[in-house]
Amino acid sequence: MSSMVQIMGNHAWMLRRVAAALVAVVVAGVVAVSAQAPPPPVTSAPLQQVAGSLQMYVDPLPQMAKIRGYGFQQGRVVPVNLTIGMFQKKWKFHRDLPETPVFVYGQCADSATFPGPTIVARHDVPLAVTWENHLPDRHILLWDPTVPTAIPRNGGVPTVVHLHGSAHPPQADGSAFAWFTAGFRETGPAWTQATYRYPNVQPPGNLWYHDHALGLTCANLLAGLLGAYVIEKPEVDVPMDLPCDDDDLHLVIADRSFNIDGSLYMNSTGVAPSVHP
Ligand SMILES: [Cu+2]
Repeated sequence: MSSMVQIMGNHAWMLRRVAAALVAVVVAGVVAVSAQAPPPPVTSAPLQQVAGSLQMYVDPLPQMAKIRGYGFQQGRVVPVNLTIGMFQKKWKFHRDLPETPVFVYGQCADSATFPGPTIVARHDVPLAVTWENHLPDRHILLWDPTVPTAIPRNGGVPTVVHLHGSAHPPQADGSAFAWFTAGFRETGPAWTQATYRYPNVQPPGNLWYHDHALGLTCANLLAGLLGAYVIEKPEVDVPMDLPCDDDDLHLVIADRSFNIDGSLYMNSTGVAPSVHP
C-alpha cells in the first residue's frame, strides 16, 4: 500500500497542480476537518491479535475475474467499450475473518472484486472505459485532513481512475481534480468526460489502474479501488511461449491490517507526526 502511494507521490505534475490549487481548496479542507470523527485509538496489540489468529494455507489462492478489453468480429480483433463501476460491498479476505466493508471495481456490484477485475487489453487496439461511481454518501475510512482534499458539497465519495504507466491523452489521465461522485452528481474542476479512451500503443506489459481523487488516493486505494491492466501483444508473447488466456494468472499483492470486527485498519498517524500528523 505504502509503495503504491509513494509511486503516486512521484508524479511531479500532480504536485504542481496541488500547489496551484492549494489556496482554492483550503476552505474545503477546513470542512473536512470538522466533518471527520477523531481517529479511533488503535494500538498494534489488536492488529497483531487479529493477524495472529489467521490460520495459514486454508484459503485457495484467489483469482480475480478478467475482463477482455477487445472483441472479435469476423475473426478480426476490434475495439470495445466497457463500463466498470465502483461499489461498496463486503469482502471475505480470509476464512477466519468477519466480512470486511470495501470499495471495489466491477461490471456490477455482484461481480466486483478486491482487487478489481484484471482488464486484458490488446496492443494497438484502443479501449474505451466508462468509469461509474456507485459509492454511497459516506466513506468507509477516514482521510488525511492535512492535505488538500476533494470535498463534495452534497456528500458522496469523490473518485477518478488513473491507469498507472499508460500512455494516453491528458483527458483520459484521471487528474486528481477530475473527480466525480455517484451519478456524476458533482464533478471536480478538471472533469471533462465520463469515458476514457486508452490507445494501448505502448509495448506489452502489466499496468494497474487505481483511484486518484484529490487527497483521497490513500483512503480509496486502502478501501480497494485498484486492479491490474494487461496489454497483450501476441506477436511478442507467442514466440516466447508465454502463458496466455486462462494459463496467464495475474497476482496483485496488497497488504492490509484488520480490526477485530473485520474492518480495514487505517493508520492515522503520519511517519513524522510533529510535521504531518
Ligand atoms: Cu499511479
